[in-house]
Amino acid sequence: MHAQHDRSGPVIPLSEPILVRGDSSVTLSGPELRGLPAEDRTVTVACASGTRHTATWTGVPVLDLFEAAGLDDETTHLVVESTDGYRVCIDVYAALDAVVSYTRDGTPIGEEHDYETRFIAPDVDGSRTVKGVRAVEARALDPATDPESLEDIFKKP
Ligand SMILES: Nc1nc2c(c(=O)[nH]1)N[C@H]1C(S)=C(S)[C@@H](COP(=O)(O)O)O[C@H]1N2
Ligand SMILES: [Mo]
Repeated sequence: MHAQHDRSGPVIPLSEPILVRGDSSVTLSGPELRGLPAEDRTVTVACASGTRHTATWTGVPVLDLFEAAGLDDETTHLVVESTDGYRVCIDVYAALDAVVSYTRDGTPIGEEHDYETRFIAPDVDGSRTVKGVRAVEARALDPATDPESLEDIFKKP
C-alpha cells in the first residue's frame, strides 16, 4: 500500500482546444475543460458493422460547455466536429445527456488512442460518438433542413 492516488500515471495534457459556438464563440483549452465539473456516463457504443463495447466515460456535460458562449432557446441541433473532419448533427434533446469525455474506464483516452476526447451519450448511435472533438456548434435548423445534410460521416469503424 502506498499513498499514490494516481493509478494511471502522469495526466496527459489535453492539447486540442475545443471551439464552442453558441450565441458567441468561445475556445476552451484542455485545462479549462478539465476544470469544469465532470460526470460519468456508461455507454455501449455499437457500430452497424457489429462491433459493440461498453465503457464508462468521464467528462463535461455538453450543455455546460455553453455556459460562457450562451445557448439560444431556439437551438434544435448540435453539430459536433472532429479534428479528422468527421462531423455529426444531433438533436439537442439527445445532447442533454451527452458529455465531452476525456477519460474512459478511468484512463485518459489519449493514453490509449490517437485522440484525447470523445463526444458520448447513451442516446446517440455509435457512429455519432465523435472522437477527437474540435468544435461543438449550436444550430437552429428549420424543419425543412435534413440534419444529415450537415454531417460528414465517412463510415469508418
Ligand atoms: N472522429 C471520428 N469519430 C468517430 C469515427 C470516425 O471515423 N472519426 N467513427 C465512428 C464510428 S462509425 C463508430 S462505430 C465509433 C467506433 O468507436 P470505437 O472505435 O470506440 O469502437 O466511433 C465513431 N466516431
Ligand atoms: Mo461505425
